[in-house]
Order: sequence, then C-alpha cells, then structure tokens
Amino acid sequence: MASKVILVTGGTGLVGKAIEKVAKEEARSDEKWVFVSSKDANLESEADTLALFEKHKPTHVIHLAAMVGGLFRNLAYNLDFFRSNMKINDNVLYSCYKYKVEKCVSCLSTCIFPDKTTYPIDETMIHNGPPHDSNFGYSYAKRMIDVMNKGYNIQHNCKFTSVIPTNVFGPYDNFNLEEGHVIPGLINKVYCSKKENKPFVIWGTGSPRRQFIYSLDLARLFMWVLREYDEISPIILSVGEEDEVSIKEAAEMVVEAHEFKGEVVLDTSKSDGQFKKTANNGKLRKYLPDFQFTPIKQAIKETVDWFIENYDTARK
Ligand code: NAP
Ligand code: GFB
Repeated sequence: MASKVILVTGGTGLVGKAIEKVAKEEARSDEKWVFVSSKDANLESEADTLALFEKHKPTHVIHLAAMVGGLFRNLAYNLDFFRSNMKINDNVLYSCYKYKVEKCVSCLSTCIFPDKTTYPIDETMIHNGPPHDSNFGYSYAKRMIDVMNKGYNIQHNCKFTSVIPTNVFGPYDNFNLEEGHVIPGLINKVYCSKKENKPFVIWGTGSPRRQFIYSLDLARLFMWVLREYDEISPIILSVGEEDEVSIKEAAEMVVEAHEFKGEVVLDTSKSDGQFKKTANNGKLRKYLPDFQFTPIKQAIKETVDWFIENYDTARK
C-alpha cells in the first residue's frame, strides 16, 4: 500500500508527460503517482477540484495545470490567462489545504519577473515591478501563487512552495503555431517547409534571447524539489546564464536537426516580445552543483525526432 499519493495536475501536458516518464524511471514502492487533465476535473471549478481531491486524497501535489501559451497567445488573451489561472490556482491550493496535503509544488515562470530590472534576475525579484506587457495576465496570476503560498504557510503552516522554470520544450509540447511556444513552433514550421518545399519563416528579428530547459531535465529537477527542497520561497529551475541563446540560434539548431536545406527568412512584422529575461540559477547550483543539463542541440534533435515520429498525434 503506497504511503504517498502524488497528484500531478496538468499531468497530460509537456511538463506532466516528462514527469510521468521520470517518475516511472525513479519509481519508489511507497509512492503512487496520479496524472490528471481537464477531463478528470475542470480545476476552474471549486466543486470539481474538491471532488478530485476527495477521490484521490493526495498526500503530495505537483501543480502544473494552467492556461499556457507562447507570446502570441498571451498577446491575444491576457484577461483570459489571468482569470483562468487565478481560479485554477486558488482552487488547487485551497483543496491542498482542506485535504491536508503535506507538500504542494506549483509552477511559476521566468517570464513573470519585472520587465524593467537588473540582470541576472533571481528569486528575490519576483514582485519588484510590473511584468512585460505581452503577458501581464499570466504573470500576475502566477505571482499570486507565491503570495498564496506565503499566506497558507503563515496562517495554516502549510508547506506549499513553487518552482520557476525558464522556457521549456520537449516531446508532448504544444506545436500549434498560434498557441505554442517558440521551439515547438519552429519545429512544426520547418517540418512543413521541408514537406511543402517552402521558405522557413522565423517570426520577429530573431535577436531576443532565451534560456531553454529540456522537459526531461526539468522533470528530474521536479523530483528533487518534491522530495528534498524544503523552502516555501520559489527556486529558479533553469540552465545557466552562459547557456542563453538567441531565437535565431535556436532556429538554426532546429534547421540542422531537420536537415532542412531550404530558404530561411525573418518576418520582422511579427512581435519580438520580451528581449531577454536572463535568470540566475545560483540558488539551484548551491543545492545541486553537479546537475547535468542536456545540451540544447541534443535536446532539440530528440524533440524533432519525436515530432516526426508522432506527427499524426502531436498537438499542433
Ligand atoms: P501544457 O502542455 O499546455 O499542459 C497544460 C496542462 O494543464 C494540461 O494537462 C491541461 O489539461 C491542464 N489544464 C489546463 N487547463 C485546465 C483546467 N481548467 N482544469 C484542469 N486541467 C487543466 O502546459 P505545460 O507547458 O506542460 O506547462 C505546465 C506548467 O509549467 C504550467 O503551470 C506552466 O505555466 C508552467 N511553465 C511552462 C513553461 C513552458 O515553456 N511550457 C515555462 C514555464 C512554466 P488538458 O490538456 O485536458 O486541457
Ligand atoms: O516561446 P515564445 O512564444 O514566448 O517566444 P516568450 C517568443 C519569441 O520567439 C519572440 C520568436 O521573439 C518571437 O518573435 N519567434 C520566432 C516565435 N518564431 C516563432 C514562432 O514560430 N512561434 C513563437 N511562439 N515565437 C512566453 C510567455 O514568452 O514565455 C509565456 O509569453 C510563457 O507566458 C513562456 O511564460 C515561457 O518566451 O516570449
């Protein structure tokens, strides 16, 4: 009989599927893992969320469920991102409190930091000013997770914490061009350009800079956070500042992984969004000085291969 029941909300998405894979590799006999999606409960509904917790009675929660998207989806639906994620986050944390969950690990993002800031960004800077205009709805909703974690700890001594991943990519990503993030978008676009013998169009100038983390590396870090990290304050889960690349460099890696030989153009009529959000992973390195990230070129190649193999069923 497992003594721990770990409920993973958002368990069918990019990050959830990676955690499912790693949880299987690192299975422990006293742990039962439950991965859920909106088909199991619409977490915007308090009643549905409480019913989900009543059904599974989790002892631990990894809270991933969210309305998620890349720059262009955020630009179009900032209010929806705010309302949906505020409801989901309030319902999940309240249910964790009501069902006496021993530990809940929620997800913020490096894109929620103040837009006008010094670099590199670290965990102490979350609330030091307004986020980038392109995704203010998502960002403020995510920041409220940190506020609620503190409130539940002070008022009810709950152990609710959060992680701050940088841009994530990998198998089971959302490859939809309008909704998804940049790397899955580029992977899908090069696939189509190759098939239809058309130019490959990179949106924007290609000069913004990002730190990308492979979903499987993030999943391994999530396991450590769940089992070992004891702070209420958030921790950045990102590759180092030295691993930051430009959008154009990432696009070149996608072209190489696809062995695409066609024309590559930049559509500078499209928004660049935030130029950079360079995060410092010093706090993570203090805990895990020897953690090895997958080199980005290898991670992109593995994701391209996965996409080609699973083209018919991939989210696009
Ligand atoms: P994703 O692939 O879009 O998956 C989202 C998950 O949330 C899905 O399982 C989805 O279930 C579920 N979900 C959405 N709305 C729901 C609702 N109302 N009720 C119940 N479940 C709902 O997202 P992801 O990229 O894995 O992101 C996971 C977490 O990481 C999110 O909190 C996100 O903010 C954070 N994060 C992501 C990135 C990134 O670059 N991807 C970067 C930083 C942080 P359905 O499929 O059934 O809707
Ligand atoms: O991943 P992304 O959409 O979001 O990256 P952010 C946007 C950057 O990639 C912009 C360029 O500079 C785009 O011009 N880009 C080039 C493309 N080609 C493409 C393409 O085909 N698709 C997309 N999507 N971009 C998000 C936040 O910011 O970061 C979210 O808005 C979330 O809230 C996510 O937190 C992690 O990195 O700019």
